[in-house]
Amino acid sequence: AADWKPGVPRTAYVNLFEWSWSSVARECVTELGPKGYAAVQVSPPQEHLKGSEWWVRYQPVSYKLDSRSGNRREFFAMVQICKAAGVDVYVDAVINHMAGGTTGVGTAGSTYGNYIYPAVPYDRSSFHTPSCSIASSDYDNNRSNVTQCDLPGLPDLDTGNPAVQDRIAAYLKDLLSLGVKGFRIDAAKHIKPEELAAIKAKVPGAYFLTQEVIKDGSLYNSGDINKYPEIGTVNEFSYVYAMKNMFMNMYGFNLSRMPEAFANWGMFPSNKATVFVNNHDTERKYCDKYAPGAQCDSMNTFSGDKLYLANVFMLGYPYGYPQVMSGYYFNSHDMGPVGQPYKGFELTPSNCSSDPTAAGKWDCVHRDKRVANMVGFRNFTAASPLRRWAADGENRISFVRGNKGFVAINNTTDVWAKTFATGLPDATYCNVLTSDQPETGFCPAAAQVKVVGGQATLSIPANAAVALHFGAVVQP
Ligand code: LM2
Ligand code: CA
Repeated sequence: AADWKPGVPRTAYVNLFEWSWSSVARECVTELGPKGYAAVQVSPPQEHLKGSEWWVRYQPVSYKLDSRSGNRREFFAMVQICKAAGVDVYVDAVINHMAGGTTGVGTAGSTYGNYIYPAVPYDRSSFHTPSCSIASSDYDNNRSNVTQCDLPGLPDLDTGNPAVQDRIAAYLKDLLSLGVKGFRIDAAKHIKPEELAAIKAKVPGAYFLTQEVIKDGSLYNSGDINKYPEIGTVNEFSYVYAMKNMFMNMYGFNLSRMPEAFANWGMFPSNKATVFVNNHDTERKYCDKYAPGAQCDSMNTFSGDKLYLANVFMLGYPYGYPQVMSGYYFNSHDMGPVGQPYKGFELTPSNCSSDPTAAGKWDCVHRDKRVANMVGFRNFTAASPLRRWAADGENRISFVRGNKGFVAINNTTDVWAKTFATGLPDATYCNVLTSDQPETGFCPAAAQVKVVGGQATLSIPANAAVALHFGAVVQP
């Protein structure tokens, strides 16, 4: 993406999960562009199974761009509008498998069934046969089943077959021709790295690519784990679990132990990692309930302020390429965007809600100051190394970015009052987590922080944080 401001790059992206193309376009103009987001990852745009659940979009019927989020014309308009706003579009590419079930009609009207998808076209020879189902033990010891058998009920494409590779490459090239700038490869772990590399080789150009690779024994044992980072970046799930364990104080972890995760949890090098606090799978998977306080595979909007604190950490700390997750509140695993069974829904700003029990309303996590203004923080401090990591007890940490930024996070239920060495030049800064300075050119007194002799005396409320940077200095 083009620079946000002169000399200031855009360094974070957002997943607007299940948003319509027209709504994403509007958001690029009003929010994502101005706040400095580099890109938006959108839900799978291809024709899919009909149904109200969110996951129908992970069951492709063809590569026609006609989905619940809108049609090809709307998709193209979105890409152009976002580009003009400085925001790239990344597509969630579902290329490991096709829609399950015997026969049916997709969202673009294409028929399919019994391993035949005429609108692509694919036929039985396009799939791994005879079909088999991935067993849970395969994840530990059978890499070939993981890549060549079916995810439950989803016909597995023979991605080693050159004709299949050509169809997939044609889909990705079509998207690039419309101005798309990157891909998330869905279920990449279920495609052999050499096959993915072959597909990529058939899609020339400079584009961003990240791969969904959840780590497991068979990957390590086969050595395949090291081949994915050669193709592109990789979703770092150890990071997701670190965020959950450290911020939610699970299994004896707490914020002071964060450095252990980076040192010992086998994470990919920073320039190979895409990171998030939650994604659309982890936030709704393995939940003990669907209500505030829920324990799921990762944090989510039921985690309350702690979700936002974890986003402050993610965007402030220099590791990986961060993805903010923004979707809708839900009260069950399968629940899709409300009232939108097939396609054509409109987001209006009033749909955004801060009530996590308002199932079906958009959560708009990416608009919260603690998230949106931290994107600006990351952009302004992009070239500034981590310094002065400090823990004050188990759940209070602070760190400095060069001499450009300072972050303090209070993950406790008590006020944290302390004088910090901020590493910043003396000035009055605006705490960007509570105020929009410098965009508005105004910073309320309560958000102003004076740095004198490099030090700032702060009183940070329970479950809150402070972030200061040189792009948000209060003009005298
Ligand atoms: C992914 N990454 O590897 C996606 O991030 C994840 O969201 C997808 O699963 C999965 N892989 C396949 O693309 C989701 C969802 C599943 C759902 C599938 C397919 O988590 O629950 O499976 O999409 O829509 C559903 C049913 C399942 C059924 C299957 C086939 O839940 O019970 O299996 O459809 O009909 C018989
Ligand atoms: Ca496969």
